[in-house]
Amino acid sequence: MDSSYLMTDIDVAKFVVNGYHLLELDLPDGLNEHIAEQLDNLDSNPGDAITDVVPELWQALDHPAVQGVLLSLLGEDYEVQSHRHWHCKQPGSGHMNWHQDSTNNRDIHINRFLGLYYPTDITPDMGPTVIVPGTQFRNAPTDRMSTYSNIRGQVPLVVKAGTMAFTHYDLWHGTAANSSSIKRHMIKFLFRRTKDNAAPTWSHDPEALNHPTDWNGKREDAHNILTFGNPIGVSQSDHYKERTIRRQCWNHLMGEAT
Ligand SMILES: O=C(O)CCC(=O)C(=O)O
Repeated sequence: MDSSYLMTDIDVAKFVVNGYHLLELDLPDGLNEHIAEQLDNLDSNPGDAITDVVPELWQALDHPAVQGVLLSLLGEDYEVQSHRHWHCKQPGSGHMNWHQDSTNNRDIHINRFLGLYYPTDITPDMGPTVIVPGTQFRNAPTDRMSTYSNIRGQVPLVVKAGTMAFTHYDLWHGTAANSSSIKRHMIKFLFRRTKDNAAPTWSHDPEALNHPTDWNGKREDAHNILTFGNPIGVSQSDHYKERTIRRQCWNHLMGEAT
């Protein structure tokens, strides 16, 4: 693995805090278009077999930048799970309510997460996936969460063709309505850790956390991101609780037994 594809301390700290990481993959010319065209012409959803029906998807999964993120966050023996799903959002379809995909348990381990691959540019009217940064450590019953509406700080994944969005498995998300005349495609992949880390597996600087705290919150380093990051401006009380969970999460990634 070319170490330039590994995440940095800042990338990892941001993933821990924000719950997502975006990559624009430089795939071979025409590949995204070819994948999108095949998806456009499917008349039923092959479920987990989507990679058999559209084998070119492996070129996105096997991209070294994707492998770099998986190795960085899940360790050397990570697994690309067999579950995957084609999410085709039809023209004229409505929004999808907020929900979490995992077990909503404020997990301090990053043991599984999603990769969302978009083969076309996604415009705001095409029903983008919408995520709420930093919500991966918050629990809300799904039936209650689904009544929430316009959450402050939400981020529509209005992305370029060939984007892989890695999202924490507990991140709150939904979709906007598709008011365009275009089918919106997204393929969801699931990745898993098989072994706890004994040491960091990203491009780690042992001095990363050894910086004085910047109380002005201006300097961007892992320590300050973990300490002050507050992507949707939650209350002080919630922020303090999340800060503790983040540190535990970072420590687990660093190889500390929990
Ligand atoms: O289609 C999307 O953008 C999101 C799908 C989704 O939220 C889900 O499957 O959990």
